[in-house]
Amino acid sequence: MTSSIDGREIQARDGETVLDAARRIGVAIPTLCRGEGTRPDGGCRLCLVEVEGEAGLRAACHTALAAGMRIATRSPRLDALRREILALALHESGDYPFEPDPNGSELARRMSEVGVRTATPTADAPRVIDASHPYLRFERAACIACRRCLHACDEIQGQFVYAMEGRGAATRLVFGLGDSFAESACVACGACVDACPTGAISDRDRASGETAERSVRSTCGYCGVGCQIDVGARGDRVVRIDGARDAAVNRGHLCVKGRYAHGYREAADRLTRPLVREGGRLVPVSWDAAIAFAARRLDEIHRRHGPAAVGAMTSSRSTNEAAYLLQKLFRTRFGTNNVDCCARVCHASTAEALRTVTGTGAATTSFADIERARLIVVAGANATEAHPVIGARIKQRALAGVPLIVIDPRRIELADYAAAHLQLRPGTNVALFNALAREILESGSEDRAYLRERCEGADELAAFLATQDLDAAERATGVASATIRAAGRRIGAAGPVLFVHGLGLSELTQGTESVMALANLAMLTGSIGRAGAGLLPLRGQNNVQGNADMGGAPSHLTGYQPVDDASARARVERVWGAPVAATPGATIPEMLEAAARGDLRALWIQGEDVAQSDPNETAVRAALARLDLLIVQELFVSETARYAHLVLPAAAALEQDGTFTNAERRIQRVRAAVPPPGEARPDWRAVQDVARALGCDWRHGDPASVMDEIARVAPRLFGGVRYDRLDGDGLQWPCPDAMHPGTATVHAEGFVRGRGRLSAIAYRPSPEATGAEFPLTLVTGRVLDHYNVGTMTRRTPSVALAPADWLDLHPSDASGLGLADGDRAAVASRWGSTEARVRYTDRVAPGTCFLTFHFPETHANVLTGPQRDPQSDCPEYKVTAVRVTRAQHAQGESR
Ligand SMILES: Nc1nc2c(c(=O)[nH]1)N[C@H]1C(S)=C(S)[C@@H](COP(=O)(O)OP(=O)(O)OC[C@H]3O[C@@H](n4cnc5c(=O)[nH]c(N)nc54)[C@H](O)[C@@H]3O)O[C@H]1N2
Ligand SMILES: Nc1nc2c(c(=O)[nH]1)N[C@H]1C(S)=C(S)[C@@H](COP(=O)(O)OP(=O)(O)OC[C@H]3O[C@@H](n4cnc5c(=O)[nH]c(N)nc54)[C@H](O)[C@@H]3O)O[C@H]1N2
Ligand SMILES: [Mo]
Repeated sequence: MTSSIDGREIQARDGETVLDAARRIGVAIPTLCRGEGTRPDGGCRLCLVEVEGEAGLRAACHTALAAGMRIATRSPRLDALRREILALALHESGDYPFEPDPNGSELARRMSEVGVRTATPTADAPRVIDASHPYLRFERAACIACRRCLHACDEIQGQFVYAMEGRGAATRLVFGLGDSFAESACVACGACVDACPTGAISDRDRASGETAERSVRSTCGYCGVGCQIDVGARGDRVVRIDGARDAAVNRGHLCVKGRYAHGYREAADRLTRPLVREGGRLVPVSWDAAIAFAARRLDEIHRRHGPAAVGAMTSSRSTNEAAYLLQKLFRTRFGTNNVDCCARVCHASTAEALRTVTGTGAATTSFADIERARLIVVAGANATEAHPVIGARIKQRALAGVPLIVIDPRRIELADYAAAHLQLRPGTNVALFNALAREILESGSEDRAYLRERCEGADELAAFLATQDLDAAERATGVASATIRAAGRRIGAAGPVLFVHGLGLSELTQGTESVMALANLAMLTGSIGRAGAGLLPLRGQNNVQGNADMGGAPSHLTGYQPVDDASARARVERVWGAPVAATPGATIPEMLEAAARGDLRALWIQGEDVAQSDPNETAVRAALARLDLLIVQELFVSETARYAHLVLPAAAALEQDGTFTNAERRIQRVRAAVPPPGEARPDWRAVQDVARALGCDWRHGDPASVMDEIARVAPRLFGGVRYDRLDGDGLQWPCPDAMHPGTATVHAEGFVRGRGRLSAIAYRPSPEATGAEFPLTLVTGRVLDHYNVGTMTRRTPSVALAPADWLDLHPSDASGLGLADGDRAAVASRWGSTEARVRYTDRVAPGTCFLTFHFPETHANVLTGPQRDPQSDCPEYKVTAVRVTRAQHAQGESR
C-alpha cells in the first residue's frame, strides 16, 4: 500500500521515519534538533505533522512511515503551532538578537520559514564569545539547548564532551571546566560546529566572517584515510574546509588537522622561488636557471660516476603523478633503480608480508568493513590519533557492542573501549601472535574448510606451534597467559575477524614477520577475502599507498611489476620507449649509506624530511652533507633542505591537481582550490620540466594525461583508471579495464597468489636489549595534533594544542628517577641523546616510555638506531633501549 506526504505518493521503507521519507522525495519538514548522521533527538517538536485519521500530532523524526499512512506537513494549525514552538524556544534561550534570514544560520532559516522574530532583539548587547581554543568558539547566549552538538559529539566522534544540566527553561549545555573547549576532552574534530543550528558553537574560520567564493571538492593531504573535503576559497585564500557529506570515506566527518590545520599555506617562510646554493647560502633564482642547473648537474654526475651514483626518493605527500614521473625519470634517463619512498620507513614490512602471504601488498579489505565486522582486533595502531576519522568509526562500533581487542604496549584511547587489552612489551608481537594462533588451534576453532580450500602451510604451522609454550609467551610479552588464552579463544570463536594494524607491527626488526604472524591469525579464522573481515593496515601518509603503487620502490616498477621479471620489464619498456635496468636498486637506508661512503653522489628528494624522520639522525645528516648534489622539492626549507644544492618550491595538496590513493586502495581526485604561492609549482610539472631539459620527450599537458600513461604501464591494477571515472568516490584498485567498478575486497575469489601462505615464524627478541646502562624501552610515534616532522602543523594554530614533543613516563619510573611532571629529562640511547619534557601518564607501562618525533628541537631520531628488518629494510623505530635522567639545567621550561 502506498503512503503519501502532502499528497505525493511514496513507498514506505522499513524503519524509515516520516522525516527521512519526506526528505527522500524533497519535502522539507522544519526541524531544529535533528542533525545530519545522528539519531533523532525529538526535543524540539518543530517537525510535528498531521496523520490522516488521527486527532493528535506526531513528531516526524520519531514516527515510522507506515504503509498507507497519509501525512500532511503543512496546514494552518501546524504553521501556527510551529511559530509558537519556535518563539518559545527562542524566548527560553534569552534575548539573543536572532534575526530571520533565508540565507543565514539554520535557525535563521527556520525563523524565516516559520515566520518568527525574537521578542526583544537587543542587537547592541555586547557579545561574549569564548575564544580560548585555537580553533573553536563558544557563545553561550546563542545556545538554544537543542542538543545537536551533544548528539554529534557522542555519535560521530564518540568524545562525550557535552552534557545538559537543569530542566525545562533552565536547561543549559555544559562542557569541560567552565564551558571551555581548552579544558575539555574535545579533540576539535568540528562535528559539533557542523551540527549547531545557531552558530553558538563555531570555529575560527567561520567566525572570521570571510565567505567563500567557490567550493572545490578535493582529498585531504594529511593521512592515509583520504577524507573528502569541500574547500571554501576566496581569491588565493582557503577560508574554510568542510567534510564532504556524500563521501564514502568520511561521510562529512574530519579531524582537527584536515579541517583546521591549513594555515601553513600562508606561513611567512613558505617557499615561493627556487633556491640554489651559492657560497654556502641558498639564494633565489629563476625557474629557468633552476631547471638548467638540475639537468646539468645530474647529467654530469651520471656521466662521470654511472647509474649507481644517482638516486631519488618520491614523495608520499604529493600526487601519484608526481611520484610516477620522478621514478620514471631516474629509471629511463639514468638507467638506475635507485628509487624509493618513505613507505620504506613506514609500512614496507606490511607490504612485504602481505605480498608474500596473499600476492598483493595492500589492504585486503575496505573501511566499510568496520561497520560489518563482528570482532575487531586493533594491533599496533593508535587509530583515534593517527587516523581519527577511522578511529572514531571503530570507537562507535565498540560502543554499539562489537567486541574490540587492542594489542598495544600503551593503553591507547581505543583500549578504554576494548573487551580486552593485551599490553605486550614492545617488539614481542610474534611471540604473542604465535600464542594466540596456538590457542585457536587448541580450542579447535580454526576454519578448517577455508584452510583446506584456500591456504597452504597450515600443517607446518600447527606442528611448529605445538612446540611453543604459553608460559614462554607470557615471559616474552609480559601478557598473562590466562589473558592470552581468553583472547585467543575469543578470536577463534568469532569467525571471520577484522584485523586493523599499524606501525606497531611494521617498524620493527621483526616487522615483516609480525605482519605475517598476524596474517596467520587472519587465515586461521578464515578472514581474508570475506566481507567485514580481513587485514586492514592503516597506511600512513595521504599518498604513501599510491607512492609505492607508482613504482617508488627499488625492486618494483609501477603496479608492483618486479624489475627482475623480463616480461614485466618488456611491457613497461614498450610504453616508456627506454630500457629498464634488471637489477633492483638501493633502498632509502642503503642510499644513505652509499652517500656516506661517497658512492651515491646525487640525490633528488621529493617532499620527505629524512634529516628529521629517518633513524639514527647523526648518520643521516653526515650522509646528506657528503652529497655532490641534493635536489629537494619542498614547501619549506626543511631540515633536509638545509643540505640541498637546489630547492624547488612545491605546490601543497590544496594547491595542485592530481590523485592520492588511500589506505583502502582508493584512488581519489585532488583538485587545486587555490593557486600555489609565488612561483611554487606542482611537483609533477617540475619533474617534467627537468626531464625535458635532460632531453626526454615528455609532453603531458596535465596530470590526467599522466594517469592515462600509468594505466597503460600497469594495466592489471590501473588499466581502467581515468580521470573522468574518478569523480565521486574514486576507484579502488585493482581496476583492470574501463568497465571494471574497482575492488573493495581483494582475494574474494581466492588468493591472488593462488593459495594464502601460513608461515611458522620463531620469535626473535629485538637487538635493542635493555640492561643496566639503558634500562627503559622507548617507543616513538605520533599524537593527534601534529603530523610527522611537523613542517606543516607546526606552522598552524595547532601548536597551541601541542607546543612541543613530550616524553611519556609512568609515574613509578619517573618518581624513581626524581623527575616531576613537566621536568626536562635527558634521554640517551646507544646512538645519541636529546632532551624532552616529561609527562606523567599511566598509559605507558612501567619500564616503557614514549616520545613523539614532531619537532626538530627534540629530534627524537638521534636516539633511534640503524637496525632494520632484514626483509623490508624498515627501521626499528618502535624499540630503542634508553636511559632517562634529569636534564642538567632547567626545570619545567622548554628550550
Ligand atoms: N596525528 C597524526 N596522524 C598521522 C601521522 C602523524 O604524524 N600524526 N602520521 C601518519 C603516518 S605517516 C602513519 S604511518 C600513520 C601511523 O599510524 P599508527 O600506526 O597508528 O602509528 P604510531 O602511533 O606510530 O604507532 C601505533 C601504535 O603502535 C604501538 N606499538 C609500539 N610498539 C609496538 C609493538 O611492538 N607491538 C604492538 N602491537 N604495538 C606497538 C604504539 O604504542 C602505538 O600506539 O599515522 C598517520 N597519521
Ligand atoms: N622516531 C620515529 N621516526 C619516524 C616514525 C616513527 O614512528 N618514529 N615514523 C616514520 C614514518 S611512518 C614516516 S611515513 C616518516 C615520515 O617522514 P617524512 O616523510 O619526512 O615527513 P612528513 O611530515 O610526512 O613530510 C615530509 C615533507 O613533505 C613536505 N610536503 C608536504 N606536502 C608536499 C607536497 O605536496 N610536495 C612536496 N614536494 N613536499 C610536500 C612537508 O613540508 C614535509 O617537510 O617518518 C618516519 N619517522
Ligand atoms: Mo608513515
